Amino acid sequence: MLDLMQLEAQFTAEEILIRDSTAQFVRDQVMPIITNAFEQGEFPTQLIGQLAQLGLFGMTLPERYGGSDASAIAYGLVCQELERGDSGLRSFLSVQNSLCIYPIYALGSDAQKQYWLPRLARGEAIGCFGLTEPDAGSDPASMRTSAQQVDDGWALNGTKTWITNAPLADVAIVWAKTSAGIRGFLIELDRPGVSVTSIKHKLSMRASATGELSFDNCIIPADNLLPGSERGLVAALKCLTQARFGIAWGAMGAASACFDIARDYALTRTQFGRPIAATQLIQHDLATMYTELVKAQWLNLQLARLHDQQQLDPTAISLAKRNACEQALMIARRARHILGGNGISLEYHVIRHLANLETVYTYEGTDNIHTLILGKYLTGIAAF
Ligand code: TGC
Ligand code: FAD
Repeated sequence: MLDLMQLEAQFTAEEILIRDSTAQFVRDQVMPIITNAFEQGEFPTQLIGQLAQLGLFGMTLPERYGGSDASAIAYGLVCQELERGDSGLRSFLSVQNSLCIYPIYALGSDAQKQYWLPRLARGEAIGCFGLTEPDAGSDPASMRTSAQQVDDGWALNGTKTWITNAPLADVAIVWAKTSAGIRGFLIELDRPGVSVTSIKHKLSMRASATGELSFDNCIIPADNLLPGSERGLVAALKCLTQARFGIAWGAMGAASACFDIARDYALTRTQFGRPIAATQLIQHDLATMYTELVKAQWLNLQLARLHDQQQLDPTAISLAKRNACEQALMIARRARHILGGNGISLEYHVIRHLANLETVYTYEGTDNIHTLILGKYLTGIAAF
């Protein structure tokens, strides 16, 4: 393993163990099936039980809810290793952990926590998170989904789209407008008035299940409101902060896979009587890719340290998510180019990572949105 800046020495033995067992799972269980899953456009559901057995769901939760109180560094390393396999796999984990388990843990009632957290941590229930709507993406404050108080609870109406895991999920965290502002709700997806459809024809994140959730006068009990969501969109943004942290680490997993594949290829592919790695232009590409990989990994480490110390400003996550996605795309594109014609074949994996990273660049706040969050931090002016 290349480690010029001795990053390895920064991790504890436990973090290395969690990382390496995740890496082994990806090598043994994910790599043999992922190309086919991507080609078929299906999430490999047979992996869910194994992810749960590895203890990766709710791993940062306290033990009383079925978690293992793992550090943010350990969680970041897991995201990195899963995305070395496929961004869709890391997305599955991000949504289950950061966008379903976390909102229930941080915003839920005791009863909601007791009921849902152990089930979600064991992978017996799958969660999703509905914020985006057909006409409200970067600007979720303009959402139209409504929750109206009725005698027996709440009546929900509206549509959420581009929802990761929705076609597989048992429960959704849904954000809706009430007469007192935006609130988060727990919605069991087998309730009358809920319909779930799969989004087809994606050319990115093909091994991830993405869907649309529609609510047509769906009645939910009063107890399904997340009591801690009284700050409205700020509560939703707190959940996004958790997910964006995992994405910053994950994107570097996809990037490191592309770098390793490109380096191996350059060392073995011979043209003009010598390996292409012996040419100055290919070495320039590899040097640039490696430099950005190492810089982003160190940034992620500092992000996780601040997270563990509860000192993390969400703007720092925007900086890291924006940087990771931009650099991962750059690395994946250069890797694809180094592989020549083979670079567009799924057999070499790079094109799959490159296609997935187009989504990673867009979801959880587009590159423009994170640029403007940083712009606001630097100038004090909101330019959204
Ligand atoms: P703004 O006026 O800047 O702030 C209002 C209040 O919110 C606080 N805040 C945050 N708190 C915690 N975490 C964050 N990330 C926060 N961002 C803002 C802020 O401190 C302030 O608090 P206070 O106390 O001063 O009032 O924010 P805004 O409400 O105007 O929001 C603007 C904007 C554009 C930043 C926000 O709307 C945004 O982030 N838009 C992007 C939407 C987005 O990211 N959607 C993602 C949907 S989920 C998804 O994509 C899942 S993909 C998962 C997968 O498959 O892996
Ligand atoms: P828009 O907001 O319409 O943006 C279109 C373009 O305009 C972008 O380039 C954007 O940067 C730019 N733009 C918008 N506003 C500004 C501005 N003020 N200044 C400059 N440029 C601007 N959402 C969920 O809620 N849950 C999920 O689980 C989820 N999973 C997803 C999975 C996939 C595969 C994908 C593709 C998306 C997912 N999303 C999910 C939705 C995702 O968060 C949104 O796509 C994203 O927030 C952008 O919203 P939008 O697509 O509506 O684009």
